[in-house]
Amino acid sequence: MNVPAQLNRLTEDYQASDAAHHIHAFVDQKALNAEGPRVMVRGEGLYLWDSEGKRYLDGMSGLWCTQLGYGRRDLTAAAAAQMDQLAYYNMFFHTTHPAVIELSELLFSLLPAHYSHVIYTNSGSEANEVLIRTVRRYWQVVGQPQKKIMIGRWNGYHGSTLAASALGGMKFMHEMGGLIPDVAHIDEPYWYAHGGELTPAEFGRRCALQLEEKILELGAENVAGFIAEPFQGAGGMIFPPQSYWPEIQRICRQYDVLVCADEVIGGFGRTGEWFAHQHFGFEPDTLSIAKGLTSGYLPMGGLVLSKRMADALVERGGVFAHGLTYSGHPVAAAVALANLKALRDEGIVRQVKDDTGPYLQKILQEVFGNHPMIGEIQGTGLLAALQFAEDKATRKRFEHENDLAWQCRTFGFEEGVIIRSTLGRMIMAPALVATRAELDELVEKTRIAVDRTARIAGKL
Ligand code: PXG
Repeated sequence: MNVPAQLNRLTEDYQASDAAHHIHAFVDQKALNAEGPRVMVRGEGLYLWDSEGKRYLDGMSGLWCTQLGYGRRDLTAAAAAQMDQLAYYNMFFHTTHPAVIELSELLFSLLPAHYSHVIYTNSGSEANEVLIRTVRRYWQVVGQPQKKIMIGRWNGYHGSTLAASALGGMKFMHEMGGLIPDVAHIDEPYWYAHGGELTPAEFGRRCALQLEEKILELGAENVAGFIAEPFQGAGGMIFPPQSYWPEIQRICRQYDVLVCADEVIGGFGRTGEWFAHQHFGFEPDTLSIAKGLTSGYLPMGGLVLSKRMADALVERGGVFAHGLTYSGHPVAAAVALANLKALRDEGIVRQVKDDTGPYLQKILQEVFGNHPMIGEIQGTGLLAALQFAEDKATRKRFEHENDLAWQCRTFGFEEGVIIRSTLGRMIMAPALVATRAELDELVEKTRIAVDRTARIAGKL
C-alpha cells in the first residue's frame, strides 16, 4: 500500500518539496523555508514521531482537537466501514443517510435539552460563516430583519475565512483584508493584562457592561448576536472572571441579542464538562462546534441551534438558502459517531472531570505555583495556561514576552514536548485520554522548558 509516511524519504527531501509548494499557517514562509519544518510521520496515543525518529509528547492534542489521541483503531475502522458502505452522499436532493442521523441522535443526547437542530460543516470557520447567515435569517423570519450586527471581541478567534476572521478580533488578520460590514468588537476579559487596579470580579463586570454600552450605541434593534468563546483559546487560553458570563447573559436577554458560543475548542470534554458553556454556567442560543467532534480524524464542524431558533426557521422560514457539498459527510459522520461513543462509553469526559483534570491542575500548582517566571496559572480539566510575569507583585509583563514564549516553545520541542505559546502565555491542552503518568511527563518537560526560558530572562 502506498502510504506517504511509509515511503521513508529523507527529511531534507520532504522539506525542499514542502518549501516549493506550500504557504503555511501564520508564519513567515521565507523564514520557515530557511529553517525547514519538522516532518511528522506517525502518531500513537499522546505521542508523535518525526521523520528523524524523534518522539514528542503532544501537549496540544494537535490543534486542540485529538480528544482520543492518535491511532485509535475504532475510528479508523468506522471510517473504512462507512467508505465501503457509502463513501459519499449528501443532504441536497431531498436525501439523507443513516450515518448523519445516528450522529445527530447521539450529539443531542449529550447536549442540554433546549438544543434541537444542527447544520453540519467541514470546519469551525465554516460553522461561524453559517452562523452569521443563520442568525440574520432567524431575525428576518421573526420580523426583525434590521437586526444584522454581530458583536465579537478583540483578541477573540473564530476562524480564518473572511467572515470568521471579521468576527474574531485579531487585528493583524483584519489588516490582511479580513473585515466585513455589520460587525463590531468589545474588549476581551483578560484580567491579568488589562485589569489594572480592579479586582477580577469588578473587571469581569466592567467588560460585560461594555457589551451593553456597545448595544446601546448601535441600537438594540440592529444587533443580532454576540459571539464569544466561553474561554479564549487561540488568543491565549484566557478564562474570563466568574462575574463575566452571568452579566453577559443578562444583557443579551435584556436587549434580545442572541448569545453565540464558539465551542470549537471548548466542546467535547475539554473542561471536564461536555461543553465549556456548562462549565461557565450560561445558556447560549447557538454553539459552533468542530475539532473534538471527530477527534480531528476527519474534518467536520457544525452550528447547533436552540429549539426556539430552529422552530422559527423550520415552521416559518420557508426555503433555507444554504448548503455545502460535504455537510454531514457520511465518513466524517461515522467517525464522529464512533468518537462520541468512545468519549461517552469509556467514561473519558467523566475521567477528565473527576480524575485527570484535577490531577493536572494540582501538579501545575505544585510545580509552577511559586515559580519565579510564572505570574498566574489558569485552567480546568485538561486545559491550562501559564502566564509569564517579569514582576509577579505588580503583574508586570516582559516587554518581549512573545519572543520568550516562542523560545520556550522551541525548548519544549527540543525536550520532546509540544506546548503552545501566545504572547506571554504557555498553553497545554493534551488529549483527553492522557493518563496521570503522561500528565507528569507533560508537566516535567514543560518545567524544563520554562526553566531554560527563565535563565534567558534572568529569572533563574
Ligand atoms: N473557533 C474557534 C474558537 C477556534 O479556536 C475556529 C473557530 C476555526 O476552526 P477551523 O476548523 O476552521 O480551524 C477555531 C480554530 C491555535 C489554533 O494554535 C487554534 C485554532 C486553529 C488553529 C490553531 O490555537 N482554532
